[in-house]
Amino acid sequence: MYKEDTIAAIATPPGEGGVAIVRASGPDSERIAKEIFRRSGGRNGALRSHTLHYGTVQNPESDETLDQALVVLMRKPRSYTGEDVFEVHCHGGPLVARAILELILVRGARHAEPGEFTKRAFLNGRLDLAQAEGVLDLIRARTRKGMSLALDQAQGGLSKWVGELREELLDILVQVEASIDFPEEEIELLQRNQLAGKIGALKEKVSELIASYEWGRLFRDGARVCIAGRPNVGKSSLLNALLGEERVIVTPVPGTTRDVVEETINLGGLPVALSDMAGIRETEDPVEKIGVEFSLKRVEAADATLVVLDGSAPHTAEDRSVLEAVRQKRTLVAINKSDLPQAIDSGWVAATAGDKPLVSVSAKQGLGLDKLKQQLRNLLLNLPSEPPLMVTNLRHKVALEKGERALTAAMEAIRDGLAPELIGVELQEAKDGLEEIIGAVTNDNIIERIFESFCIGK
Ligand SMILES: Nc1nc2c(ncn2[C@@H]2O[C@H](COP(=O)(O)OP(=O)(O)OP(=O)(O)O)[C@@H](O)[C@H]2O)c(=O)[nH]1
Ligand SMILES: [Mg+2]
Repeated sequence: MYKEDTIAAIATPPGEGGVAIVRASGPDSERIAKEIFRRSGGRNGALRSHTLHYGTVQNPESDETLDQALVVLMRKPRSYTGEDVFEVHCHGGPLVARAILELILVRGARHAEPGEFTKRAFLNGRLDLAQAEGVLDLIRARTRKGMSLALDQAQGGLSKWVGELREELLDILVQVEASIDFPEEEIELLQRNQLAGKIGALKEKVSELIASYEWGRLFRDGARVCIAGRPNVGKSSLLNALLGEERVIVTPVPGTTRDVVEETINLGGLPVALSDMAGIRETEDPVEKIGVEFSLKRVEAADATLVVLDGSAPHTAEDRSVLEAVRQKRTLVAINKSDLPQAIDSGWVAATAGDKPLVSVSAKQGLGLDKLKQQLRNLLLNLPSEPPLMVTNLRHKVALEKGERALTAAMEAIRDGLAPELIGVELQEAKDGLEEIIGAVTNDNIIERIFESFCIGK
């Protein structure tokens, strides 16, 4: 299925570090390792597998010593790629690792392409596709939660669950196919109802997994929230209060903020990038005008908006237009300056905000911030409780949706009394959807695209 040559690459990032690792995989690994590595104490003979050996890396032609190093050989199949693998752990200077890599390439290896080690692991059945994607996400994780979701996927959590759904589906398929093969045994009404029930239960599980994507995506990539409101209500003060530092300029002059300032806070493992922006109002000032346009665009693209009102002053037409601008968006309304006597008409707020949650805060005195954070988290996650398993990858979600559509069609086919062949076609389609996730059915283009996004050496 792939060219069985030996590939090599530097597996650690460029630059200086304590250690750098040069890695090779393929049939020539052991030969090359022996040619370039001399064990300390003059010991010769075979390198024991899965054992670290200490010695020097030598150019066998010139006898030049390149570095002192630890070398490990992992004979197949017990290696990351499922092939013979060897790694040289050398001193972490960019020149040292490069010189060792060149030596390995001269002795017959080829420079690995991005993700090629992991691709070989997949092609050799060491990992399925969802696990390989989990490895990539683990490398890219930006929060602890994202990291643990990725690790679970790399260890096969999602694959196992998808495998169980696939088994359930196969049971149903067998039943349907039996009545295709033995047409005299038509599917009775009772049996039809039973089948529809089973498919419905399976579809429910697939739908739950799809619903978890919204969570998975937020934990993996983070959420974007805009702080919006008319000038001077305390947007910048609120960002500073949530960050716990004086990050943004705050003044009593309306129109202070013009540029967008984005900072990330951690809401119980959920990374939230908060943008403070120009206050939204009609203005003649050309600089502020651009700021306002920026703000409105940004609100459009955000996952949610945090609208700030000034509780110590009566509402204005500008407050109304801000609330109107976010009507279609997930929004939390913060009524700020709760430390001052309140002058805002709470009836107006309730009527204008509609069903959007409200919270009273004082950015200046740090009151109500915990409640605000809690409400913001609930608003973003929008589900009663954390799903036990989360789909974080759009490709998986799309495949599950294909399965869901096919299962729905299969139920309709049963209800409409269609021939078992037609039910079977839909179930087969659903099976394909599930198998795309783990890579049992897939095309080479998808595989190429997934592994291309890895780094070299992984
Ligand atoms: N008493 C009180 N004053 C506040 C509070 N929050 C903000 N302020 C004051 O309100 C004024 C405006 O605050 P900013 O944070 O600059 O308001 P803003 O919404 O970012 O304003 P622009 O950037 O001009 O749109 C400043 O004088 C703040 O000290 C609060 O909770 N209580
Ligand atoms: Mg401001």
